[in-house]
Amino acid sequence: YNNIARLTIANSMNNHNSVPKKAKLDELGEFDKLFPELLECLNEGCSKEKELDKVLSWFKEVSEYNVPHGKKNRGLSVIASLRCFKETLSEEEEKIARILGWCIEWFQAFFLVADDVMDSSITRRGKPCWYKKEGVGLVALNDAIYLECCVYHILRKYCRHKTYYVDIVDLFHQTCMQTVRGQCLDLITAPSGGKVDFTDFTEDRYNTIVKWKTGYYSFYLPVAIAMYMSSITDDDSHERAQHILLHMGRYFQIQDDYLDCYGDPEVIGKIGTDIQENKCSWLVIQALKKATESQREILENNYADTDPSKVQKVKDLYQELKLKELYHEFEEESYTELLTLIENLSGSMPKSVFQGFAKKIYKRDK
Ligand code: GPP
Ligand code: MG
Ligand code: MG
Ligand code: MG
Repeated sequence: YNNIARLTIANSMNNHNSVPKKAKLDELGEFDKLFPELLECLNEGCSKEKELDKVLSWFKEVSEYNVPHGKKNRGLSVIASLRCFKETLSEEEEKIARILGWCIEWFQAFFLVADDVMDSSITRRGKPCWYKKEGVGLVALNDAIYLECCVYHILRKYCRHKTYYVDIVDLFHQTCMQTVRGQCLDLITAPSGGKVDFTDFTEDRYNTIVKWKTGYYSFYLPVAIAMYMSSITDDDSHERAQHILLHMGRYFQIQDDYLDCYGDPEVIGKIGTDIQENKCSWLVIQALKKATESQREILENNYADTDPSKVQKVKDLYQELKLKELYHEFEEESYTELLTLIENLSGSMPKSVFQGFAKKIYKRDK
């Protein structure tokens, strides 16, 4: 992605040398170009039934609203990883890699539509959460299931005859199981009803939640798809990749938790709800580790409440405990640790796969 950014900058600043006049669309442009075709293919199989027209236009809007407006890091990672594994890609391989990237974007939309209901969130990607839209409400549950169905519909249409089809279908199924397990632990560690009990808010619990709810689908999945496309199917390579990528996933979710409290909603496109929702967030774990008896009491009396003055008290305590500073220290240390892990664990895989991914998320602000 950095190369693309450089190409784009070079392109806009330098019209005369080095960059060919008709430069190829950057990777994001190529990726985005495929969306309409995929949207179209989702209607296949029922276009002759007049009574279903309403369904088709409803679902079209579900996909348009929820799928193509994110950072697309996960989706773009498939082709970026594949380029590291294979020296040359045919146009067909490029197209399939992008389509599989889009499958992750649909998969992610399925999770996010459902997650926003469960987290009582208000906005996502700078717009109201889908379930918050007039006329949607709990229909969003069916829409989330639909978004998941899209993954398998697209996969079937474009990859049914590929040798890696079963591996990738199986991978999506496994990844879904992993993610719902993590989501379950996230939710039951954060019971609603106002009772605050921090006994389960441990570093171990935190690590387990984030590994399962975020790590597998956000980090291992895109790289694993590229591995299967490159016929890398041995357990050793997959275990190595998974180990590195789950470490990255933890780092990423800690950033997400930090941004929930300190990110600019204009930039991150969502309004944080972790304090109100009683979430076992990285910030509260650190606060509990540092807090004195009386500070812990402040947390117990103010966490998990939508009252803005109580939320503010929690944020004031975070400031008193210097959690922002602690986070920035963590960010530095963890990045170095990640690079070491990549050095030591990549085995026969190109380190660039992991390094590229790490660079993309380091010090992100959205
Ligand atoms: C992110 O947690 C986790 C997910 C989006 C996985 C959801 C899984 C399901 C099976 C529905 P988060 O709530 O911190 O994300 P965000 O901050 O983006 O709401
Ligand atoms: Mg959540
Ligand atoms: Mg959420
Ligand atoms: Mg979050």
